[in-house]
Amino acid sequence: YFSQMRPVQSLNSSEFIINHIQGDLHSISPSAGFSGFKAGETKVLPIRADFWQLSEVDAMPNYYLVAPNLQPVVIASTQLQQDPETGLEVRPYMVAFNDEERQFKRSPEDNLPWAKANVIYERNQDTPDNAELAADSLLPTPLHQELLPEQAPVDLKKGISPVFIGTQRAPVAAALARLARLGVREEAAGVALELVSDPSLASEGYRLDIAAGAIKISAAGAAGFSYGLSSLASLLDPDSLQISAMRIRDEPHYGFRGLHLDLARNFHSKQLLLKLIDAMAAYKLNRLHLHLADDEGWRLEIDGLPELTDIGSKRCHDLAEDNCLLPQLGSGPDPDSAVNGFLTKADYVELLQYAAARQIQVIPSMDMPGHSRAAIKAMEARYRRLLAKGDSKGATEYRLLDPEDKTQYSSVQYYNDNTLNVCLESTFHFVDKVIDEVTKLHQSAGVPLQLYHIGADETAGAWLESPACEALLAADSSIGDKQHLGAYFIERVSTMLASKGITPAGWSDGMGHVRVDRMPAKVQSNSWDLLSHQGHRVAHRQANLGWQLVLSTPEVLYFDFPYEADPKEHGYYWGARQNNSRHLFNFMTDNLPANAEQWTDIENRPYSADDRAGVQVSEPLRPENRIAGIQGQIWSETLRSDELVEYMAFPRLLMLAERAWHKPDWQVPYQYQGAVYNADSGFFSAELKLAQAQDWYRIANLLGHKELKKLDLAGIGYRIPTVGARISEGRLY
Ligand code: NAG
Repeated sequence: YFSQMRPVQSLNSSEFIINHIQGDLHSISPSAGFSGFKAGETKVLPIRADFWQLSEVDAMPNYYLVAPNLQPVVIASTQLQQDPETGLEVRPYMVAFNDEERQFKRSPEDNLPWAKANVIYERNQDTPDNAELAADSLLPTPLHQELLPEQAPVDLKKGISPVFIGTQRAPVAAALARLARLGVREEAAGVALELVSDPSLASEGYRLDIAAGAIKISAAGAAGFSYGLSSLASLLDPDSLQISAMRIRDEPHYGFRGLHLDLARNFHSKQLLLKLIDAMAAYKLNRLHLHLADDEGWRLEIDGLPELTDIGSKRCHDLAEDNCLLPQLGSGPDPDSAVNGFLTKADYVELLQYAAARQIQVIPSMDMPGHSRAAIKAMEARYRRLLAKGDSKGATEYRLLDPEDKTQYSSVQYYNDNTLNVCLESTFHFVDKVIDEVTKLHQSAGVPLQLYHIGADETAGAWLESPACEALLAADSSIGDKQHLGAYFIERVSTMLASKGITPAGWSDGMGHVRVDRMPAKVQSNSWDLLSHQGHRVAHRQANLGWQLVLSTPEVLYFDFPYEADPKEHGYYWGARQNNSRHLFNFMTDNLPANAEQWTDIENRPYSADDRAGVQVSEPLRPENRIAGIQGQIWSETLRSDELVEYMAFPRLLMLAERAWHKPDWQVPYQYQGAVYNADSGFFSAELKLAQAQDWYRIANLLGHKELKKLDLAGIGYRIPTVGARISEGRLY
């Protein structure tokens, strides 16, 4: 058995056959022509697979053998071997790829250069190494900053002595603790640090005055004080602990500054989550979208539905799926692998509180109605168990499938059994139960559940031949026809959430199908449509509905994509292959159409004339409808370790924070958009390009001279911009 994300189309062999099982799981078995193995014999099985095979993630590890009287045994594993070409320790399944440059291209027109060291070097040659550029600068960049050169700097080696005026210590305890970790401890004789309540400031805004040998932070509440202290930490050079005298007046550009982490595909530890939350707080991110259920796993304990985590949180070789889900994503058959696991109720409550103490709202998500295989398999096992006990009523209480449904479908990830049946009352009963249990966990944490993410993406054409659906459509003519059933589910669950005082959120494709008049007024949509597929139009249209539109643009904000186009650089690459820090830094979030001209598609071709023509007729974003914010996405199909999550998230997360918090002056203002649409308008003038580059030089030096040191102190294994640099440590794969 083996995981192969690109489905195998054919096998050139007279001795074996390959079968697709579910998702990426395939089997190889001997055919009638099998002649057996002589001792030590190797047989090579050349396969042809769908799409491209350009990077090491196209092969998953942990091929395993199943035979009578034998526990499943891994035969092609993740043991390190030395790559003869580079001398690096690599996994054997990586070595097969891209020994020649031509294999690197997706198509003959693909002109994205392989990001070898010289390519990266040349691309960054303009950026000076100049610590002066970073001096007195902070990340994310504040709204206003005025240096006071006539005044002496403060020396924080002496420590700080905080005083609270109209406010308290508790809400900023975490921010003070971070300063202590950076070497600035609380000392009675330390630099005076006044925290003064000022209700006239914006809810997340603050003022920071460093003058006359003392520090004063004014804010309206906990968020502002925390951000003031984060700014202090950001100004610190961890070596000198000195800060120049200055005045800062600051507040964020976007209210929604999010990070998304997928725990479903491969589980990740609570320790990693705590570390991520700390880092988010350091850079003023304020939303953590936790993807807790998908086809390959259910990751949150739910009272009353133990099967969800008993069965749905682990993958092992149980073809009946009575005890676990099928192996996927290279998990292999080991039920004790670290890719399995779930958050207990206590873990989740702890995370909610830890995040809230750092001004971060957790957004739980169980993807539905597609991407729901783990829930379905767990509830089918429950059905069989209760039926066996003679409890036929209990058996169907939370059933998610219509057993008579004859629909044939295949999801984007090649499952034909991953979609809830939206015509069963038991399905809505299940969703309601899950939402109520999650709500209770939030209540016991003292952190109200404000936003719940339904998912709603990539729903395959399920339920079209379900008798339950035919009956429902006949009984309730308001639903419409079969094509509306997906929308019906989203509308109904959204309404259910709104009636509980919870704002529904979903991915833009699913949200694009609903009838707006059947939705609650307050809705969030995450726009993940590719810019090269006119994603800006969807974003504008949905923002213009008055919805909270969060940009999750894959070509910039998918952190499961590689930083650089190199076969050994980790990550899926269906939408982009070069999501590096500078690229994200350059993202003009307030002016998506401008990006359509600026940017190239995945094959490094400029967006086509058709795309630009589309831009011209695109619905403009009305001034009253702002973009609510941006979010970085860490999908985890290929991230089998916590270390790899850190590698994929850092340092680009710092650029996410910069774009989420700070609106740079090189962003073309909205009113110029009319001109922007014409490629020859020269809207992105030489002056603007220069302003953007100079802003980047400052940020790059901040990273190199200050921020990476802080990541080191926090024990974060960030990527350094040399392809494969950390592979040799043997930790990542
Ligand atoms: C998309 C899927 C997601 C998957 C990701 C990988 C969304 C909204 N949906 O196809 O489940 O993990 O790509 O890059 O992104």
